[in-house]
Amino acid sequence: MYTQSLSLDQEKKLAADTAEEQSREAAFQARIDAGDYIEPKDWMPAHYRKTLVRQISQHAHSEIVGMLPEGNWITRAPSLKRKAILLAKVQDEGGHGLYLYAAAETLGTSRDQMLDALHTGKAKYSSIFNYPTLTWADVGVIGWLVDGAAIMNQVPLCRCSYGPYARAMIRVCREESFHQRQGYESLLVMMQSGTEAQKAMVQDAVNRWWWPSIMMFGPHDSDSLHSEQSMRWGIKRISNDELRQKFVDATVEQANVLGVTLPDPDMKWNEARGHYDFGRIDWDEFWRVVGGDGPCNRERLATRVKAWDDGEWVREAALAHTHKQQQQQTKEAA
Ligand code: BYC
Repeated sequence: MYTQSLSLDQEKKLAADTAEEQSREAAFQARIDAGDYIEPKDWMPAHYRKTLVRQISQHAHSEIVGMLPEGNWITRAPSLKRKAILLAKVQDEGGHGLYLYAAAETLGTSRDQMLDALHTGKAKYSSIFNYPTLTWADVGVIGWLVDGAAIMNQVPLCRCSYGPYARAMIRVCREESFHQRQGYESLLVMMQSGTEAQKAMVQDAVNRWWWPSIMMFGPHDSDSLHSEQSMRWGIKRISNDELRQKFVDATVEQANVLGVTLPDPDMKWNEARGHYDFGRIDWDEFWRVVGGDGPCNRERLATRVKAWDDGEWVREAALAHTHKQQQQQTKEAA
């Protein structure tokens, strides 16, 4: 095997570079431990940057793909009031995607690169959006369970160590809270004054969305690839399992008020733990969906790619307009 030995000078330089890198990393970690926010122009380890781009862009893609399952019901909402609420909610999700792409761009990755990763299937987005919305009750259940799970996961992200992500999450969480409430309220109306068929429709939607909702929090802590490092860096503040447990504990009480049953025969209060125990999650299903083979993965991706292709003339026109404006300004300045 060919090996090349370093000269003494090269060895000294390497040792000095390594020592400098280590002391920068130690200073960086000390800032995080002291609760400082890291800002775009601050020095950061390459892996911290990469982890944030991965997580924030996945989050942004989830918001954008997440517009599709509910968007499917805008034209069929049962009343003008429900239609207006749903339109506002779906538009909010689009806005969340934009704040998050903007936050990720501050890390030096362009929006085109991120969207290309989504459209070519390289980037992930939340598993939950690969399930179909079969009835109107699904819209309420998404608000209640999916946005409810999202809030549980996202409130701690308002304290994420990366400033632009943390600040984006504050507004996202306020809006998610309205989303959760509108979903729960629409289910309450159906359960309290609906027909037997409407009540059965709500129960059926709960049966289909419950397990995918608790999968949203990701693999168990023992199987999570990134949690340990992300917790050390203050990107994640609470672990996947702890958040899932908090969500289950809060949701059981809400299901009782609503009058629906959560489809888990093993769900029961554990006095010793002070939490609800729940059944085994089907991780094979989770990884199948994450890997691209869920009920709607292909349809979701094809819809996003088509929207991107169909929007090409809009991007071209907007860029041409900006270019013309710049030319005009240069002319006026000369
Ligand atoms: N789906 O080491 P782990 C919304 C992946 S939008 C797909 O624990 P991490 C809403 C994970 O990416 C909801 N993939 O990872 C919008 C990793 O793979 P890679 C989106 C998942 O990052 C519209 C691998 O599994 N919310 O709320 O430490 C309407 C190992 O996992 C999932 C966010 O994105 C999943 N469920 O933790 C309504 C919040 N879970 O990347 C609602 C921000 C795990 O190595 N993100 N994976 O290829 C997070 O908090 C974290 O990224 C996660 C995962 C908790 C999701």
